[in-house]
Amino acid sequence: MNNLINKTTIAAISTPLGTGGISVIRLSGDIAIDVVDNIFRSVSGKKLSELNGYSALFGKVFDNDEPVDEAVVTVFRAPHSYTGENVVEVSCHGGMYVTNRILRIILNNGAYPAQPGEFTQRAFLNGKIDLAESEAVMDIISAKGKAAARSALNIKEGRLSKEISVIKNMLIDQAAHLAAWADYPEEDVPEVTADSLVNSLTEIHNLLLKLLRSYDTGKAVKQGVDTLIIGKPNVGKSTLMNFLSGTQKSIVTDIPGTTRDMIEETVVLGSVVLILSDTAGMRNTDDPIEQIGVDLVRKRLKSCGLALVMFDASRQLDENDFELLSVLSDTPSVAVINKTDLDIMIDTERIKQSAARCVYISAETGEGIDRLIEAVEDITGAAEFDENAAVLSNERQYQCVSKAVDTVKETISAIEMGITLDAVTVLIEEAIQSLMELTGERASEEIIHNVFSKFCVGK
Ligand SMILES: Nc1nc2c(ncn2[C@@H]2O[C@H](COP(=O)(O)OP(=O)(O)O)[C@@H](O)[C@H]2O)c(=O)[nH]1
Ligand SMILES: [Mg+2]
Repeated sequence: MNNLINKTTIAAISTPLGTGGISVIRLSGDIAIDVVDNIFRSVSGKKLSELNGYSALFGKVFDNDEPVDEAVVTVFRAPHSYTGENVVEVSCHGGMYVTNRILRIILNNGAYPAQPGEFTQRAFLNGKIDLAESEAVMDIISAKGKAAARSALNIKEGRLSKEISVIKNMLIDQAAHLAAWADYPEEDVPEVTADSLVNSLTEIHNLLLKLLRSYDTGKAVKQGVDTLIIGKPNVGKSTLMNFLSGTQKSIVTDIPGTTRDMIEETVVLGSVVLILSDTAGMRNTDDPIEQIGVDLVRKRLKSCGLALVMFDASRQLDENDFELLSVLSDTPSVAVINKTDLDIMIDTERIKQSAARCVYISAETGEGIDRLIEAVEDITGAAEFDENAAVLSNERQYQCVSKAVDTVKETISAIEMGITLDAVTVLIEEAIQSLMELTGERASEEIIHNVFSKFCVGK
């Protein structure tokens, strides 16, 4: 992996490009300190090269002799920096022109533009963090809610990597014991029986399965669940959408059939992130345009992660509602009986028979929304999500653990069928490989490139 280490000094703007209080331009590499010494004059007259790590100077950035902006520059000396290399951060005023110009001056003085994620990639290649921890950096940045952010921080600090390491060491113990027993029969190595091997491997298999399951509950908290609000026209879908998203995006009227296109909004409800779509009212209609909307909803229902199926408490169930009752049993869903501030005319028992969860709300007053949130947390599995636990955060990690699970399972069956212990060792090694791929201890250049190409420039 060392051939991936690049000795150039890189620079990039690390803050979002826009007008703001402060912008930060970050450099990393052998000559980072010299580059900034060339373009920066401190008020005190001190040079960065005279400073210890973790210190800062105030002064001005110059383009040759022309002053460009005031700045605070901070020095981190290798290996005590984010990347493990010399790092300098130039904090200037947050104007787009000034920030871009300072970056250009830095590049003219010997630094190279950083690739997406290159700072974090260097931290990984220099052994500061492993691959799972690197991915958690992106998860912290993209976290939409508290539970997601807390979990990502725990993983950045090694929660998942430690769990993987524990399981990996259990596998290594089995392989080592097998090898010792086979290679040194004259020594006092306890006999390896098929039973004891199967027991240990079953325990490992269960730990891995628990990790796999964490991916699904984590999804609701981290990536968001694709959620449709459905119901016949006028039940209050757009009103609920607006209440949950806190803005007036959907058009609310008492004319049935107002919302024909899908309106989408990401909302955080309790610990769950929902990618919420308001939809066209589901009803049998002769209007061809409205029909297109209704067909689209039916299609989306097949792939969505959750449906909030709404009913109007003030009206009796009709044929359009009856069609929705079947959705309740076919899709992960919550039955939402709306308009409870009015007289209740609807047959609630009939709905409850078809629904795993049923809540009463008034989208207009907000009454009952807490119970709706609880129901959503339950159905999506977010209620089970433990932000302090080791969880898998992305498809790559899921695939690594999935491969390990399959291999361990195969090993157990092979032992039960009586294969040689040599062959068992080979299979155990294979499972270990999959786990090492997850943490990046053994990952190909291609995998590493893939992980970091998803990052933003400057991170
Ligand atoms: N009384 C009452 N009226 C509601 C409630 N929710 C929605 N409405 C009204 O019902 C009508 C239809 O609402 P809308 O959200 O456009 O329904 P949609 O067709 O399902 O999107 C509007 O006049 C809303 O003000 C509620 O909880 N209580
Ligand atoms: Mg609507």
